[in-house]
Amino acid sequence: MRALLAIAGCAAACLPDRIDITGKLCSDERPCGEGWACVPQGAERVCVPARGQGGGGGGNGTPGVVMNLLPNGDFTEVEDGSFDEWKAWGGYQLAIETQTVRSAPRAARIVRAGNDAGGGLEPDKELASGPPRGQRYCAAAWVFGVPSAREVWLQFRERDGSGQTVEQSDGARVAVADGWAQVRHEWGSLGNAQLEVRLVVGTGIANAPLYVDDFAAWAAPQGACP
Ligand SMILES: [Ca+2]
Repeated sequence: MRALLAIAGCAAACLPDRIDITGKLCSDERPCGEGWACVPQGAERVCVPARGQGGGGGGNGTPGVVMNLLPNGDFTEVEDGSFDEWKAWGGYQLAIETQTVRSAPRAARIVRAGNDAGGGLEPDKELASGPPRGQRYCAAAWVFGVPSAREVWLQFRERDGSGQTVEQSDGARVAVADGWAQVRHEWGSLGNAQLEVRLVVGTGIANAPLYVDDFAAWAAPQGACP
């Protein structure tokens, strides 16, 4: 009886915390188990928590983000005075914003430099290298700006082994408005060498800054974006 009591007493107090298997290699034959999802990461598939925000950050307020594949997507971390894992492209320049933020303490601020060239914001690296054909990827970002003729949208691109863009998909356009608005897009991989995602700002009349925060992209574990 004493032994049984000891076991019963231990059951509540001695259970180990749930083991963190984030990053463990997995496959259809070797699933991660209940509460975990098996998602592409580079050329392999790894376990991530099935709900909530995983590593990488930036899933704030974006339902269904399993694991943000974009580094520093909430623009929290500053390295040597810049967001070194992000860059503005085209006719835009990237700066750190601390006032107009969706998630504290920082957001990205992009400003058109000079002429009315298009451009936008993108991570410094590809979203996925060797993504499995048929894998669906989801992306979402929040934007805020002075109302203008400008529109913003998300764009997926696939590149072949030589770096040539072979596929491109543009998401729904959202008008820049005085308030945080979300842009979303999703894409089923065609299995090319590289998959990229970026924010595109259409040409317009305003040179006013555009604020971007909580930029997330993730592999849909069930084959559909939320
Ligand atoms: Ca932020």
